[in-house]
Amino acid sequence: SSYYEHYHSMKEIYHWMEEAVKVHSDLLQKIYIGSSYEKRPLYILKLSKNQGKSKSAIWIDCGIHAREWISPAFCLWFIGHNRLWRKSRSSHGNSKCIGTDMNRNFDARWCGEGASPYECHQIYCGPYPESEPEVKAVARFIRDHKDIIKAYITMHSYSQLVLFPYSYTMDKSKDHDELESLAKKAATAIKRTTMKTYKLGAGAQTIYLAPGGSDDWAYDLGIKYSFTIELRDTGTYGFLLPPHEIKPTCLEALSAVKEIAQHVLENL
Ligand code: 0X9
Ligand code: ZN
Repeated sequence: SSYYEHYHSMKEIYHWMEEAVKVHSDLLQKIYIGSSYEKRPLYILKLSKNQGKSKSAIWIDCGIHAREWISPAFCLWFIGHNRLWRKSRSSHGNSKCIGTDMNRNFDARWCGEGASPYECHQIYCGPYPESEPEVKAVARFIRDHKDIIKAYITMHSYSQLVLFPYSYTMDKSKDHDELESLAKKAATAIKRTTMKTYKLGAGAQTIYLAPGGSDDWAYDLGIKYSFTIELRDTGTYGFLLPPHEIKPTCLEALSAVKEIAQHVLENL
């Protein structure tokens, strides 16, 4: 569960404030208004689209009573800019829920088992295949260039996996053995590069059934070398991977991509 579903120490909350104003300097301002009896600084966070002139405002405070921990938890929640958003930003009729899972919106056994027809779900498949403009644009480009595109690689996180079709069925694809041996070569290259372990396998057999994904769609379009790479980590930080892991993660991913490219070249 997210940062906002936990209670935090004063020290953590000061740190969170720092980060929040750094990341959202366009929206947030931290203003010092005095200090506590024990000399700890008191800050307000001003949330405003136009930082210039102040218009009307609403004041919210949390934590006037020390033992009421849920109160400061709300203030953090209120400011929290859902860092863990997954879906697109489309609206759906009069549903209050926003977004479609774009990796369930491709035309590959669209909305079968492993996707959801409900707008509010994280794996909502959308009203119809390619309903999302982002998915439609990618699909159209790849369709228009399918004869020259020899490999399709889609980067996700997290879990450290090299996945290949299918994810929409437990059945093996007709290129299963070749894709498996290439995925093994990619994982070996990663190991050589940073010592990290990436597991591999067909999507449905390795993680779960998930139809409507871009890799399966590209594969069925005729792009044989189709992979989903789930980057770092394996759960320590999860989606909140710290910046110092960017470089090693990219280096290992690059070594995997090179391995795939090499194989493509040898099989043109
Ligand atoms: O569920 C997904 O879309 C991917 N995992 S993630 O945690 N990044 O959301 C896995 C995609 C595997 N491929 C397909 N489902 N087609
Ligand atoms: Zn993903």
